Amino acid sequence: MRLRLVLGDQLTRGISSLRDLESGDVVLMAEVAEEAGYVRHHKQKLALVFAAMRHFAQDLRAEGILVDYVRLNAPDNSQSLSGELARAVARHGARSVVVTEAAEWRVEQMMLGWQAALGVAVEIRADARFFCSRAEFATLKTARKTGRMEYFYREMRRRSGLLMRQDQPEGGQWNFDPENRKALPKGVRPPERLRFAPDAITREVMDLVAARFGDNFGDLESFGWAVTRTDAVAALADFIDHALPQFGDYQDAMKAGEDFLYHGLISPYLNCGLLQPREVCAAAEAAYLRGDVPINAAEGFIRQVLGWREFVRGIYWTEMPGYPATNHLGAARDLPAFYWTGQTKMRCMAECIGTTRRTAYAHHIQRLMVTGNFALLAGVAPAQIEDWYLAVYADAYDWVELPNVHGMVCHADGGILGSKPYAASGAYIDRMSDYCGGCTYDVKKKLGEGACPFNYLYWNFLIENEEKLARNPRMALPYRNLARLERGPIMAQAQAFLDGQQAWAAEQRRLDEGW
Ligand code: FAD
Ligand code: DLZ
Ligand code: SF4
Repeated sequence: MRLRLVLGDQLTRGISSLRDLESGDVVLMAEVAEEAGYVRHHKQKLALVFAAMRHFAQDLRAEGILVDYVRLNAPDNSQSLSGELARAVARHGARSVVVTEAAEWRVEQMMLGWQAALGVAVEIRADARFFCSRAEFATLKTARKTGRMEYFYREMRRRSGLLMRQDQPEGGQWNFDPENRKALPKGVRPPERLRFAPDAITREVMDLVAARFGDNFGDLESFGWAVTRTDAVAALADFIDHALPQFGDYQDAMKAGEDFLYHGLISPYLNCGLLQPREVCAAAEAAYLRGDVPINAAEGFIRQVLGWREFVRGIYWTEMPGYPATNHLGAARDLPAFYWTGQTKMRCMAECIGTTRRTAYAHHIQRLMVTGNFALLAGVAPAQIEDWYLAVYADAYDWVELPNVHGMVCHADGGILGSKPYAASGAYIDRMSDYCGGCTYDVKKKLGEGACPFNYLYWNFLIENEEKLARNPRMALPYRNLARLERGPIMAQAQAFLDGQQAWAAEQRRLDEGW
């Protein structure tokens, strides 16, 4: 018999490791502390992965497939993937192991050692769920060589045929992003979104998570994610019918108390395997062709999945393992403690961290332009802010989190992922949200008592990184504006603010480490 190993982010019936199953083959799935603990995941992420794994195993069994499922609390659980695989090979007398390639470098390193360690053949199959394979990306001129997503995306549009009329893009242009930057007008209420009440299996998992990971970040009781393929498909349909039509217009908008706006809420499902990138793009394209959604919505959404998601994966695999060690801007400050508590007078930060705590979710602009922007401006050490993002989101996996945070947010890769840092003052947040209205700070005030910290931290960021950034043509305008300002007071106020945060961060570290 062959042992088929399925990991917690490979919950797809068509996954390559389950191809050509023969009678007598056994599927191994294992909940292990090593995967649950490489970072202190949000409680909802743990509940999602374990509940989805258990439901997936149940569905396989319903098909008559033999599944050997090791629960986290099983008495002999070795608590590592390698350990559980070795035990299962012995238990079943397996002559070989079949597995689909790992999504991330850390687990791939493990996999590459399995054949020698186990003494049986280990076949590692490509993961065919992506539009662009790792090997293909490495050879694409439009990908790594230009370092820009747009040309890669156009090539993927041509190859996939998505939103194409012969060889021309639907709607006459490739990218409708300039139309997708509207703030949410007063009085517009986003639709209620489909959430899912936990069933008995999920409840049992939630009890396990509460008992073993009760101190991890995040609320658990509000859990409403889909944990089965059927429910994930229903969530996708709900998005396409009720939110996609406005997705484009309000893609960058933020509003206090509105956790989801018009976003897809599908990344946790795409990343653990319950949904496939091809089907979500096809569903958006079909809605456009039916005339149910405008082109700026369909194109904007498909670009995220076909363009950005594939592009960051390609960058991850071409740059690993050296990628996380780069630190182009030399950022070295500690992560402020309020990232974990949400206790800050900056309303934008409190709102985005609050959403994150409640739902294990925040949308792209909240991640990039609020919590990410603050970390960039404050010069937080990339590794510390990366750990935060990897921990707090239900969709967080190293292969997608790392390029987004290390490259897009921190500019730590020196421009591989974006030609300039996404640094912005309070004015951007004010334009795209209603946060500033209810904030203790004054977004219009640049300096002095009550001034919005994003304002002086923005100018201070330009000053601190002048040597690295001033020659970048895309930064010419901000540096021209800086030349008109008096630097001393900006630097003094920024320093005082950051020193205050550092003291808190140090105190928090002492508490965490039990000093
Ligand atoms: P929508 O806004 O509806 O977009 C549709 C889909 O497009 C998403 O589900 C996602 O699969 C894809 N997508 C959009 N933008 C990106 C992107 N930049 N990179 C990769 N895929 C993208 N996404 C993750 O899946 N996991 C992460 O750990 C993650 N970390 C991030 C960290 C930072 C600092 C930033 C700025 C972005 C991060 N993203 C991450 C990308 C993006 O924020 C999320 O994919 C998105 O918010 C998920 O919500 P949604 O399904 O409602 O997305
Ligand atoms: C994310 C995760 C968690 C929390 N737990 C498990 C687990 O117990 N068993 C498992 O097989 N997979 C888990 N996963 C997903 C893995 O971390 C994921 O397969 C790797 O990130 C892939 O590189
Ligand atoms: Fe955030 Fe500044 Fe607006 Fe307050 S005033 S919500 S700190 S951008």
